[in-house]
Amino acid sequence: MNGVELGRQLAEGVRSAAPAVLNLLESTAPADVQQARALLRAVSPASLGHEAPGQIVGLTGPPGAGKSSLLSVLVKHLREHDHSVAVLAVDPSSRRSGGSLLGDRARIEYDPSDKDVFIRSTASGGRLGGLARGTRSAAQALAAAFDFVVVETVGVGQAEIEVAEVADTVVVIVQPGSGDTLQFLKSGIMEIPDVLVVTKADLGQIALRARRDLHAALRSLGASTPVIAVSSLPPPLEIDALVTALVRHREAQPLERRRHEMRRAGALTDFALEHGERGLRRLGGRHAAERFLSTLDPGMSEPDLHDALVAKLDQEADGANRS
Ligand SMILES: Nc1nc2c(ncn2[C@@H]2O[C@H](COP(=O)(O)OP(=O)(O)OP(=O)(O)O)[C@@H](O)[C@H]2O)c(=O)[nH]1
Ligand SMILES: [Mg+2]
Repeated sequence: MNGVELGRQLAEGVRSAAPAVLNLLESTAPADVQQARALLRAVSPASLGHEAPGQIVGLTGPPGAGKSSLLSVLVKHLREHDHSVAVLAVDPSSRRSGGSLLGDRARIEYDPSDKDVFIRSTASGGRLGGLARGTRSAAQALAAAFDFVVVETVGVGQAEIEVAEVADTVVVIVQPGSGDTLQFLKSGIMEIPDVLVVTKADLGQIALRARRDLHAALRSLGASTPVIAVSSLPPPLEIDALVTALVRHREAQPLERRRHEMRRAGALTDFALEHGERGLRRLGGRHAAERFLSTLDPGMSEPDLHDALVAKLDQEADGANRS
């Protein structure tokens, strides 16, 4: 599979390339890994001349909170407003609790013949402390061609930290009556999300109370995070308010800076996973590695930034051997 060609197609907005792009990015065959790098280079800001324009939204929440149901109505809403959308649903390989055990798990509904919607579920594949590299790469690549790229993960606490690695906008969704999120927020265990969604607003008072309590907790923490109560049952409620909040958040922040930071952090995370603390020390420590990355072209793709770190490590090793 030719990575450059697939990247060129995404850059031109050929969304039907998405399945092939995902297959390539998820492949571990050595030849594919090389082509995947070429693909990511072709959709990097250095090649495009600008950041990939799509908005990458991270959506996370505990099992059974209503994520899939919400995504179904969100996808429908976006399509009705002529926005293209890709969803990357990250399924944890092992589930310990929640919705699926109750056997009432919803699927994301969409029209499979609509080429402006792309939905892919991937197993989380066990990378410690983060999203699988394939998911991060896929979100970055698809943002070149889709107006919205939603990365869905399950959990609360760690999950929204993971999704923040790739998302422009982090949305945490909770269902009414779950005090966990409130406690996590108050105790600082949970990062403050960009948008908070309370699902199942059709349940009435209990949803309104959850919204009010979360709103109050966020204000007391000095955060102005919007809290939106939605319903995904027909007729859906407040989906337009959610989309407005997403767009406002995107408009309020400098996209370039956030994306540079994400690519650097991703490259450094992968480097640290491969070369360990020892590798980092040989670069002079994490801060020195970060400083080095900040001297490079901010439009470089994440794998190219990673390779630059490896090249630097080799240089240091050469230097050490000679002296
Ligand atoms: N009353 C009501 N029920 C809802 C709503 N949204 C989802 N549900 C129900 O809540 C249950 C879980 O919904 P899902 O959309 O599967 O939740 P999920 O977060 O994707 O769950 P997992 O995939 O297991 O993590 C299902 O029985 C849904 O029908 C809603 O807006 N109102
Ligand atoms: Mg689900």
